[in-house]
Amino acid sequence: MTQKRPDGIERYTAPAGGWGALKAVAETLARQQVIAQGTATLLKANQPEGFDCPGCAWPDPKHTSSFEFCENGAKAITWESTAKRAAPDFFAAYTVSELWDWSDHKLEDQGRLTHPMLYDCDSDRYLPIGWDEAFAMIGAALRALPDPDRAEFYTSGRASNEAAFLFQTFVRAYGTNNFPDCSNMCHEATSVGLPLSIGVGKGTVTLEDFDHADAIFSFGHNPGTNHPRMMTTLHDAARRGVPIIVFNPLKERALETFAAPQNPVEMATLSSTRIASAYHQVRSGGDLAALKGLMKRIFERDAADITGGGPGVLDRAFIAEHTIGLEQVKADIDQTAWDGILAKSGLSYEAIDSAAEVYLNAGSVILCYGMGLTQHANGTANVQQLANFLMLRGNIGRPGAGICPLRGHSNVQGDRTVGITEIPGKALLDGMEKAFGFRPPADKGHNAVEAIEAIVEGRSNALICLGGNLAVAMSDPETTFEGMRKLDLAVHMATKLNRSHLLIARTSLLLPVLGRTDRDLQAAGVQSVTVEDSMSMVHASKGFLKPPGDQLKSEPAIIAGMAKATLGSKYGIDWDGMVDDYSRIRDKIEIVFPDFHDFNLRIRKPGGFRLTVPASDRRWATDSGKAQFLVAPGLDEDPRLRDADALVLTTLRSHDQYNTTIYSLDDRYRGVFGRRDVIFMNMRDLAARGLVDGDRIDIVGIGDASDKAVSGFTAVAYDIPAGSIAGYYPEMNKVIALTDYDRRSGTPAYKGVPVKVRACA
Ligand SMILES: Nc1nc2c(c(=O)[nH]1)N[C@H]1C(S)=C(S)[C@@H](COP(=O)(O)OP(=O)(O)OC[C@H]3O[C@@H](n4cnc5c(=O)[nH]c(N)nc54)[C@H](O)[C@@H]3O)O[C@H]1N2
Ligand SMILES: Nc1nc2c(c(=O)[nH]1)N[C@H]1C(S)=C(S)[C@@H](COP(=O)(O)OP(=O)(O)OC[C@H]3O[C@@H](n4cnc5c(=O)[nH]c(N)nc54)[C@H](O)[C@@H]3O)O[C@H]1N2
Ligand SMILES: [Mo]
Repeated sequence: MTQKRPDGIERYTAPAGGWGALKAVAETLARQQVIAQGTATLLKANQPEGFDCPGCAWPDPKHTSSFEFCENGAKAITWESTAKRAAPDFFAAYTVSELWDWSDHKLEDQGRLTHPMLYDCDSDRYLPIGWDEAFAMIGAALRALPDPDRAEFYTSGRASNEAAFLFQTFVRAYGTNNFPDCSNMCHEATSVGLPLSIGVGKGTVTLEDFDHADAIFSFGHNPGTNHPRMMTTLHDAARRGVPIIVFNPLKERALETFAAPQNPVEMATLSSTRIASAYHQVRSGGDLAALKGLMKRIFERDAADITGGGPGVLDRAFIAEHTIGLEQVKADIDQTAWDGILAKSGLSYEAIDSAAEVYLNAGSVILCYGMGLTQHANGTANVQQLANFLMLRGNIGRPGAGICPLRGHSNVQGDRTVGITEIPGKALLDGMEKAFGFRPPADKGHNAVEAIEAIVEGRSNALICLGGNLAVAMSDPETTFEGMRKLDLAVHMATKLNRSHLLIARTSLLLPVLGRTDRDLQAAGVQSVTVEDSMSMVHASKGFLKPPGDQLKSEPAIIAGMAKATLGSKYGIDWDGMVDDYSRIRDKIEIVFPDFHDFNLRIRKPGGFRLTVPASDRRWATDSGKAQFLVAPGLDEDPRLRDADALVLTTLRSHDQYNTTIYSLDDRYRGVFGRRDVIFMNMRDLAARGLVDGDRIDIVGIGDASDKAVSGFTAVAYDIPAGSIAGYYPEMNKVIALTDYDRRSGTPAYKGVPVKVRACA
C-alpha cells in the first residue's frame, strides 16, 4: 500500500480480504470494548444453535459449517453486542437539540438503548417511562386518529419473521395497509419486475448452483463490502476457472482480487485470487443499454449461425415450451442502434462482444445483481432485461443457472414473505381470515415514498417504526425531517439512537429492543426466531448474550403490548400466548402461508428449509403461465441529462458502514481514510470544469432537485467512467428529490441522480 496523503486519500493496491481484514476485525472489537466476550460471540454466528448474522442475507452453506470469517459480519455483530450503553443518564445529559448537532456516527456510537423513553418538551430531553404507560399512550394516540389510514407502520429488514408477522397482524387488525418498508428503497424493482417476468419476485438459485455454473455475470453490487460471505463463493468459482464478468462503474477491489481469510495458503503466502475475468466499467444508468447490446450480439450471432446452416445459439426448445414475447423483444433490440448502445453504456463494441461470447460459450449462467440496477428511475425495466438475457438460453430453472438478486438487510426477504406489503393479495387476506377470524382491509396502502409524501402533506399523523432510520435513508431528508416534526405520534423500536429518533412529534417514544445476538427469554423459555436468506432458505436464529439491561423487550413483546393497548380484546387475538411461546406465532404463519407447513418441525433441522420458488422448477406463476420476455422501450434517456454540464451521481456504501450506521470514517478499498466528504470523479470531468484532484466542490441538483445542494466536498480523481460521479449515502441524499423514483416500483433513483458540480464559492 502506498503512503497516505495528508488529506486521507490514497491508492489502495493490495488485494481485498487477507490480513487487512483480520486487522480490521481486531480494531472493531477494541473500539466496541468487547474483546473478552466478542470473539466468543463471533464464533456463534450462523452456527446450528447460534444466531443468524445480521450483516447480510447471503446464505451460509449449511448453518452447520465451521466458523466462516467475515470482516463486515464481525462489524455488524460487534456493533450490536457492544459494551456501550445509551441509558437514561446519557439522555439526561443532553437535550435533543444538542444531540441533533452530533454526527450520525456519534449518535449510534453511544451504544445500546436500555430503557423506554418519552420525549419531554419542557426539558427538551428524552426521559424514562414505564412500559405500560408507553403502550397506553400509543394505544390512545392510535385510537384518536380519525382513520387508521392516517398512520404509517415502517419495517426495516432486520426484523425476524415472527416480529414482522405479528406487526402486520396488529396493523391489519387496526385497519390499514400502510406498510412502508426498507425493501421499497432497495429491491422493490425486483419484487415488482420479476413476478411479471418469471412469476416470482425472488432469486431462483441456491448456493449449490454456483458449483455448477459455467459463467457468472455480476451487475451493480459490491460483495467485498456488502455480501462478504459471497466472496467465498466467488473465490471458489474463480479458482475453478469460471469466468466472472462484472459490470460496474467503479473498480471494486474485492471484485478484482481477493485473498480469502479462510484460505491458509493465500494467508501464509500473501497471495490472492483474481475474481473478475473481465471488468466492464459501464456508466451509471448504462445497464439497460449494455444489456440490449449483449442481447443484440446474441441475436446477431444466432442469425449468423443459422445462415451458416447451424441450429442457432438460442435455447429454442426452452423458448417454445416455456416463454412468450420473444418476438417483441427481438423487434425492440433490432431497432436499437449500436451507436446509442455504445454511447449510453459507455462500453466499447469489443467489450460487449467479448461478454456475449462468454455467455454463449457457457452451458449454465448465473446472473447476480444489486442496488446498481434496482435504484434507478427504470429499475423495474432493468431487472426485467436481466431476466430476458437469461431466458434467451434457458438459463433459469436448471442446475447452475438462474437469477440471483443480492438482498439487503438480513431478513428483508422474509419480512415481505410473511405479509409486510402495502398491496395485500387475496391469498394473504384469506389466510389472515382463516388464522384470526377477521377480514383485513384490501385497499392499497402506502409504500415508503408515499408514506413520506403523506406525512409531509399532513395526511398521515402517526409513524411507528419497527427499526431503521427512515428519515435519513429516504431521499430529500430536509423535506422528510420537516414533515416528521409535524406528526402527532412517533414511535421507534430500536437498538441504537439515530437521527430519525430526534425528529420530535407531539408524542415521541423510543423503545429499546433485544437484538439478534441477545438471549430472548419468555414464559416458555429461551425463544428462537426465524429468518429467510437471499436464496429462500428459512432457518432459526437464537441469541445467547445477556441482554444490555433488564428493561429491554423483544420486538414481538413490544408489538403485542401496542396491539393490546390499541385493540383491547378486538377479534379475540391471543397476543400474550403468542409472545409466551413464539412457536404459536409460527403456527399462525403456517395457516396464513401454507408454504410454511410443519414450520416448527422443519426449523429444528440445522439449515432449515427452502420455501418454494416455482421458477426454480420452471413453473411460471405469471398470468400467461409462461415466463415472459418483456420490452423496455428506449435506452433510459433522461431529459435532465441533455444539459451538457450534467453528470450522473451514484450513491454508495463505504466499507465501514451499514446503511445509515457509520462504523468509522474509512473506506479502505477505495483508499479513503478518516472522512466521507469526497466525490469520485473522472479526470476528464474535472478538467472540463477547470477542477483538479483535491479541489473543494459543490454538488447541485437538477430538475425537481434544482433547489438542493451540498457544499464543501473534495473532488477525488478516480477510475470511474466520464459522466458518472460517485459519493456516499446518506450524505448525498440531500440532493435527491423525493419525486425521483421508479414509477413502477417506487424505488428511489439513488444510483442515477442528475447533478452539476462546481468549484466551492
Ligand atoms: N457491510 C454492509 N453490508 C450490507 C449493507 C451495508 O450498508 N454494509 N447494506 C445491506 C443492504 S440494505 C443492501 S440493499 C445491500 C447493498 O449491497 P450493494 O448492492 O452492493 O450496495 P451499494 O453499496 O449500494 O453498491 C452497489 C454497487 O453498484 C455499483 N453501481 C452504482 N451505480 C451503478 C449503475 O448504474 N450500474 C451498475 N452496474 N453498477 C452501479 C456501485 O459501484 C457499487 O459497487 O447490502 C447489504 N449488506
Ligand atoms: N442515497 C441512498 N439512499 C439509500 C440507499 C442507497 O444506496 N443510496 N439504500 C437504501 C436501502 S437499500 C435501504 S435497505 C435503506 C435502509 O434503511 P433502514 O433500514 O431504515 O436503515 P438502517 O440504517 O439499516 O437502520 C439502522 C437503525 O436500525 C436500528 N436497528 C438495528 N438493528 C435493529 C434490530 O435488530 N431491531 C430494531 N428494531 N432496530 C434495529 C438501529 O436503531 C439503527 O440505528 O436505505 C436506503 N437509502
Ligand atoms: Mo437494502
